Amino acid sequence: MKILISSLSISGERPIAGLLYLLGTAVALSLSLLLSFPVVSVEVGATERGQDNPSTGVPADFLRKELAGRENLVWTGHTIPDTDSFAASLLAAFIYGGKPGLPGALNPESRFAIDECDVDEPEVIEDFSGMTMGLVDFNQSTQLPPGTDPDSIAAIIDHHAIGGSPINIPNVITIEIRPWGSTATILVDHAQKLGIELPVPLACMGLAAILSDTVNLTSPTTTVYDKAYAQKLAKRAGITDINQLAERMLLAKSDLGGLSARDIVLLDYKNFEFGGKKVGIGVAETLTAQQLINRRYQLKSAIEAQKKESGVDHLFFAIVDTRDNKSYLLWGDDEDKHIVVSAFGGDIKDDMLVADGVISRKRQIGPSIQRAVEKLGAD
Ligand SMILES: [Mn+2]
Repeated sequence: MKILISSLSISGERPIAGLLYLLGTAVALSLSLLLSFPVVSVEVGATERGQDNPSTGVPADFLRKELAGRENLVWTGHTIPDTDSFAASLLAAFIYGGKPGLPGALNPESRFAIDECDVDEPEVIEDFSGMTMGLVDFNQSTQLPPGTDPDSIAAIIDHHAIGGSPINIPNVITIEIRPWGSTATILVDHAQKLGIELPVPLACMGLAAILSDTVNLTSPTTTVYDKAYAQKLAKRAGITDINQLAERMLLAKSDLGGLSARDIVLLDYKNFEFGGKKVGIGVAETLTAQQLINRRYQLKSAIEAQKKESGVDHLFFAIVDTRDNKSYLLWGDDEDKHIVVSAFGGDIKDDMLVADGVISRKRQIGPSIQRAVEKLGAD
């Protein structure tokens, strides 16, 4: 049986425990919890660091109260959805009320996940005008869905660095960023703190999101929380073999044979602003990198065309080989090639630069390119 997530809601009064943590607090807590808990412990909740702990500095039900009664609340991720941004919008809407709002078509991996988890595919919202916005899984203005009114942004829950172009928000709102492996992990932690049990389809989507963003808990972004909550969600969703689910998701993600080079470049694509320059970075995580390597000249043409069309200053694309733990960097023109070499070093072979051990856009590819672009600007 399928469930319609948008019709789910939680009943009015539930016990609520602490939720808002600023970055520094989260780091400190992560460290203290790392020291005191085994990897599989998920009991990171109320009694250990709940509302009575003054170090959190936050009223227990802060965000819940702040969002209560907000009209027309819609939760959305970055413009090109991925499994984490979509799952996070489902989770946030379930926990805090409002509806999930999908800003673009789901990618093949996310589609596989919703089939697997028995969640209906929602309609894409083309224009978010007039909606109160809860943002999940991003904080950059370059990734804002169309029609978003900055005055109407009510909250941001995210796990990305505040980069070169954070959203310009006129009001003081709740922003929670934790350096965890997925936004879904943060929201699952909220649910746990609030004493909210997730329905099985949502637990399944939460697990899929964690596995997607952390590349089956192997990416350098993975934390003890991601591992612990993945176990807990798997149990709740009745999934006995996490590795098998992750492998099948990666296969779904790798199945790009039917897509045009342009679609592949834009499948998991984000715009950034580094050193005053507009920079686009697309990635394709795949178990079958050779398929995409064989199409590298098509991809290069698509990168050049997209760069012109979108007007960005630099555009890069990475074939992320999740089987062999490396990335193949592609670029459009010579200036971008120069940046890639400056960012990752190493030799260019067959018009690609191979970066060993590099698989995370958030932790590795993005920051390296940012430094290189800023260095170029400073020269
Ligand atoms: Mn994410």
